[in-house]
Amino acid sequence: MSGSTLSEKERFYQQKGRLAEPSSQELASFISMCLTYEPTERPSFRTVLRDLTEIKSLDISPSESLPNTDPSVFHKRYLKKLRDLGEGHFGKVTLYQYDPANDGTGERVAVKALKQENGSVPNGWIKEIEILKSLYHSNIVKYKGCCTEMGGQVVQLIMEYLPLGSLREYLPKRKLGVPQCLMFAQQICQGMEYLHTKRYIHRDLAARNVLVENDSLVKIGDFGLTKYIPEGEIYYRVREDGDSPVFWYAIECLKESKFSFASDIWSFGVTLYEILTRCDHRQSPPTKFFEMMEETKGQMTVMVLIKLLEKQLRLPCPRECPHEVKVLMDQCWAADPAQRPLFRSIIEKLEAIRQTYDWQSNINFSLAHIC
Ligand code: ACK
Repeated sequence: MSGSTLSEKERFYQQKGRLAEPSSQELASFISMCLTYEPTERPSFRTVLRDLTEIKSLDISPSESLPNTDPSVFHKRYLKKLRDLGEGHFGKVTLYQYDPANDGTGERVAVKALKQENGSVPNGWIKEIEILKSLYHSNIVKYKGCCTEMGGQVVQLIMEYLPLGSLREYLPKRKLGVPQCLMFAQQICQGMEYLHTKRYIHRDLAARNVLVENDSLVKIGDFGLTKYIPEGEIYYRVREDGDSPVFWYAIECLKESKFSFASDIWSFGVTLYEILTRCDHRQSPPTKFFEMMEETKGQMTVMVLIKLLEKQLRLPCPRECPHEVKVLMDQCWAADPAQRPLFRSIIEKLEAIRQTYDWQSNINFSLAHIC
């Protein structure tokens, strides 16, 4: 399994896969006895010692049989559609049940299928799969495998399914307190810090691309625009523009199409703003920027947005947002990319703010009870 990624290995064990077995029956059953998935069924060292002594006296040749099937290959015939989840870059996301046993016990998976326009597979799609495959972090959605078409083309990307959908769906429905908002923001930073250590820039960090596993865990869930920054370089220049999420973009992305680790920090600032407004669409970044643009109708949105940002205009402070968090957002939106903080220092700042917040609410709670 040395060639497998961590997520493939995890999947192998989740499916109770069995490692390659030696051809000797005695040795194979001895090993499988030790490798049983049920801890209580494993032998004691006394039994191991006895069996090993017996096996040692046998003449065993070191040949191996092949391991069983590749856990990252999903067969189309076992995928049962449950419902559509939505659209992502390159593809549609659908909830399926993967049920090889055909008894309704199969796991639920999110499947991203390529929108094939002219039968060809775009380069970015294969890259998205390769990138997700190489990532393994608790705040990044897990790659499970691929499903290929008859011709061998990879058309479906299989990911773990996160039942609560994106932050944009989740936040408006819940009454989330500030500490929990900050905890989610911190987890996004942790996933992003990991991505940056692998020299990838995300280029589309936004609440719509953060998925919710449960009330205390979020994961970055879409890597359709992610790019690799080679060692020694600091930015990536975009050639194809498409429908770019301009209101999440740093000023240098809008002016020069320059994307860097620091432009991801800007987008994180916008994501933090979205989290603190609980993704209320009346306060969304496009709504707020359009309000600021009111008098300049008729001009190109991007040009007006650049002018606004050059005048140092930024998104407003969300209601009930701690002052230190607004300061942090403004630091993420520094015009000079070199002045923006790194994810490591944002994590530390968020942790400190969260702790003082918890401490203050404990004091308020105690005071309320004393009174
Ligand atoms: O906001 P949503 O419900 O969460 O709608 C979008 C849509 O698909 C397009 O990205 C949802 N989605 C994407 N990946 C997953 C996943 N792994 N688990 C659950 N929902 C997902 C996303």
